[in-house]
Amino acid sequence: MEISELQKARYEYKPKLPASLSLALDEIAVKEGGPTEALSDREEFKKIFARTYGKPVVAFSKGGEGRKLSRRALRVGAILSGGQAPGGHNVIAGLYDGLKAGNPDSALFGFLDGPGGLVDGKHVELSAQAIDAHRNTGGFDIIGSGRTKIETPEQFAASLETAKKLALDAIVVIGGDDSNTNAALLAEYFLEKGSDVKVIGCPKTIDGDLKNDFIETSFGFDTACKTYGELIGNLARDAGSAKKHWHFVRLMGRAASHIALECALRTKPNVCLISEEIEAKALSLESVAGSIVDSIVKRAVKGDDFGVVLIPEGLVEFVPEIKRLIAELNDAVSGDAADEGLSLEARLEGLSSRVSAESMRALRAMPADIAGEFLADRDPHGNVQVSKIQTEKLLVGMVEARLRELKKQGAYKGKFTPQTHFFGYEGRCAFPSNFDADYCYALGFGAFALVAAGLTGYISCARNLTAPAAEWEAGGAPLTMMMNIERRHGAQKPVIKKALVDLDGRPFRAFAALRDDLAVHSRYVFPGAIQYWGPPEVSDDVTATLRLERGGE
Ligand code: FBP
Repeated sequence: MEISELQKARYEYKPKLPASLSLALDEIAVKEGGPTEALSDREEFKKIFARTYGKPVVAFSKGGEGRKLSRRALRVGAILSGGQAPGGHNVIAGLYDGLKAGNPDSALFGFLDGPGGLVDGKHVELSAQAIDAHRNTGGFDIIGSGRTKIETPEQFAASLETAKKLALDAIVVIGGDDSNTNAALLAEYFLEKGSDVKVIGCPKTIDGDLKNDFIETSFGFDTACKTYGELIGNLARDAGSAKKHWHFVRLMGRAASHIALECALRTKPNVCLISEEIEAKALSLESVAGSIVDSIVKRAVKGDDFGVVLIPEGLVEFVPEIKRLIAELNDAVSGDAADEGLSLEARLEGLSSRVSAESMRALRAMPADIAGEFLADRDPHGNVQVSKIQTEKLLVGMVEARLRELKKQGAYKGKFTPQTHFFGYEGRCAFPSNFDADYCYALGFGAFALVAAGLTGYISCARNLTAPAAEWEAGGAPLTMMMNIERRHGAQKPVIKKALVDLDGRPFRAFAALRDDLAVHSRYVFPGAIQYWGPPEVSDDVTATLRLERGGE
């Protein structure tokens, strides 16, 4: 297979490790902190996680008191779970290198296509060649990924069966909040069944919403945002050069607006909507569109009929009237075959007795193709697929309507030519930035160290991430301390708490302080492509979100 020059060169990159993991393995001590607690419902957690609850946070350090890493040959299975995120291959490479450094007879297996591979026993043994062919590259193609949730008693039993058949010592789950919740449940289940198979998690997601005191950022967020930042910067430069387009860019991120916010901090667009703020202020879709119209009108007065608007993909879920519409549609409409072939008008007619008058008004106010998206295919749980709704087009339609009115009133004399974009897949498999390459390798190596220390129900962590990699603090935190009880699909479930954008946090405040000015003036910043070599301030920089959250400017 032909490979690019960059790929060849990246194979040679040696990820930087925290000093505590660069030691000879016999020198590493695993220091334990005090007992930990869940975020809420602690008594309930003590029952659900009777064997894994309350364990201490651990840190790797040089010598002294603490657990030592076992040097016996270990058999470990790895799972890549959920959406791709740059750096996944390096987690696996770090895990592999740790295992082989511990004992050359250790073996790493990869479960194929996500957690389903564990349930169905589909796996490969990962060879040195396979690992070397994926070092520092993007994608999850080494073993594939998937979104199967291990939920039913049969799936748990089948997972244990697979682990027994392969005589595994541990399973490493590389995933987001739901997958790591699954890891915690598996760790508990294995102990309950008398099995000694350990389960360790690693924090993955471009969305950046798996974050807390112990996880400063999830891997992949850095590279994905840098990739989108490059593209948005290019659009902004095109906008300012051609002076004729307004670019409306929807960005992945599910419910959280971290990606949109980070891209705004990197590129300084004219408008960036933040779903969490819209929810907190209970803003209607009309007022959200109105804030974009304000910017367009003000810029038109200066003769600037161009601009850039960033929109988080989860936005519609946070606008009160659309939130209600979605909830009512989830209850009222099956989206099933009976509706197939009917015109939109006929479907709307059929709906009018089943949803509220407000929801009908909201649907009818939308452009026909967008209204159709709300009524289209459902996800496997029968819910509206919010991430598939083209919010950027919905907003463009509303903005156009408002501008027409303003034109009639003589309050707008500009020319509005919109272009819509959706960025998500473009960034999920990019070559990991140096930050993600290093971070992921450290997480993988750390996962090995947690397994070799005999721990289970932990997530591999590295903190102090704005410092050079050598100063990162590697260790592990019990998954239960990141969990609370939430209502999911009608039942109370223990889950890892998602981190949404904190409106009192420094990243949001930094953006909010600029936005009135950005709405009028062109202050675009052009971050350019990710650099893998060069001055460290260019090639090893971190996201603005991480820098600001860690107290930097
Ligand atoms: P996870 O990391 O939570 O799996 O999600 C990443 C993500 O890219 C989201 O931003 C996006 O909404 C979703 O995956 C898209 O999923 P799919 O790949 O199934 O289209």
